[in-house]
Formats: sequence, structure tokens, C-alpha cells
Amino acid sequence: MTEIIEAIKKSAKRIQKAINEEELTYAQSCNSSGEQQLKLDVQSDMIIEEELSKIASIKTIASEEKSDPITINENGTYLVGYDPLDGSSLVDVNLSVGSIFGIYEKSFDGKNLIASAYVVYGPRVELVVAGVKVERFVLQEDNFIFMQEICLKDKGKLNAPGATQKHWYPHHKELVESLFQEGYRLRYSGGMVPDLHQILCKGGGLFSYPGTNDKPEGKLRRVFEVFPFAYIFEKAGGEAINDKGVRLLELECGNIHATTPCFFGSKYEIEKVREFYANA
Ligand code: AFP
Repeated sequence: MTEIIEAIKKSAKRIQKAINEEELTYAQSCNSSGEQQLKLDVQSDMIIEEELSKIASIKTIASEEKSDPITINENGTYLVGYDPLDGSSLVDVNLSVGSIFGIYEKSFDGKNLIASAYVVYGPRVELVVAGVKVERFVLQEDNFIFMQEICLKDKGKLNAPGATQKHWYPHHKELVESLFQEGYRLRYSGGMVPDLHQILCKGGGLFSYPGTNDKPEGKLRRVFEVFPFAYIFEKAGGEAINDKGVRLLELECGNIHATTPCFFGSKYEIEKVREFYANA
């Protein structure tokens, strides 16, 4: 496990360099979700594949940018699912972006996740790793320095509602509006990593990416984005559920690129989601 975290740190430093130096042009390819890939997406994917491939304990890697998982060591134990550069459409306006990693055993189902991590490329590069607890590190010169353990309060102040409002279901609109009526503040950049990082670091709140009337299964991918963050939120003392009130970590992976409606927050906000979605 330590060597996987070390490989994530090496990848993070290389990706940060690529963000600073790479031209922001599109590659001639689309990813498996049909989204056009930036050269930077392709390069970040290549960097992570290169670093993870050096590790004998990894059996399989699966990337959001590749259509299928790749077996790298038949005798390896771990499966790593990753989104190399989440929110990459925000790079050209210089907002924060991130890399997300889920470390699994046996299969990519939520229950088999045993650790997860993400990197935020912002004004500073930060790394958050969740094993038994959730720890935050900052990159200074060439080293990731421990900053703090992340623990959520029971109730936060931030509301990060994703997806196109025109397509929200009425009960979802009511949920979002009720939090604003309670005094919650809007904090949504369109990058899952910085948006969730903000909620984790400020002690709580709600990030929602619901199913909508044009995309009933939402947009965010289970293996690469949803399960890793669900693990982090639970370990930090919060909760992470779908639109049926089921823990996200109880969901199966299904197709490797399957999506799911998802809600991440502290206990109070997740109770609100259950209330508003109860009769949906
Ligand atoms: P991109 O990688 O295409 O920028 O998408 C980012 C993302 O997958 C995730 O990071 C955001 O939370 C979500 O999409 C934002 O989607 P909406 O703009 O539909 O709210």
C-alpha cells in the first residue's frame, strides 16, 4: 500500500508540471464517456499508468480515460481505479482540478474499496489519503508535508449542487432551496475534487450530483469518482448515499464506467436528503 501512495505522490508532481507546461489543446480522441480529451487528460493518464505499472502488488488498473481495465500483474493483489485529471475543462480558466484514486481488492465494487486518495492542483498542491483515517498533506518543495487529520462536523454551512438546474426533479429543487433557506452558502466550481475538498476542509456541507430528467443515473462515475469520495466522507465522519438512501459503498461497480446519483455530506445534510427523497 505504501508504494501505491508513493506512486500517487510521484504522479502528482509530474501532473502538476504538465499542467504548468502543456498547451491546452484537444487530442484527436474521445474518452469512453464520449467526452473530447485534452492533451493534458491523455498525458496525465499516461503518467499515472507509468507510475502504477512499476508496482508488483497491483493486479489491474482502470482509468476514466480508458475504455477497459488493464491487467498489469497477474499475481498482484490490488486493483486501482483512477480519474487522472478530473474537471480538466476548468484548466483553461485556471480553476483548481484534481486526480482521484480508489484502491480495491478482488473487484471494483464499492464494498471492496480499502483506501482512497485525491490530489488537488490549486494555488497549492494538496494530497488527501484515506485509510483508517483521513489525512491532508501539502506539497512543499519536493515533499508532501502532513497538515491535519480531516474530521467532519455533524452539520456544515456549504451547499454544492451539481447538474443542470433545468433538469432537476422537483423534490431535488426543494432540497437545495431548503438548505439555502437555512442559511447555507453556494460553493460550486464544477470540479468535483475542489468542491468536495472545500466541504471536507471547512467541516461539512452537502455536495449533490443528482439523477435528472435527462440523465437519471447522473454523471459521476462509480469506480473513478464516487466510491473513492464515499470512502473518504465516511472515514471523515460524514455519509455518502444515492437517491434511494443506500450507502454508495454498498453499490456494485457494474459497467466500469457506470454512473450513479450521489450525495456526500455531514450527517445533518444527508438526513435532509433522505427526508426530501423519501417519497420521490
Ligand atoms: P469535466 O472533467 O468534464 O470538467 O467534468 C467535471 C465533473 O466530472 C466533476 O468534476 C464535476 O463535479 C462535474 O463534472 C460537474 O458537472 P456539471 O457541470 O454538470 O455540474
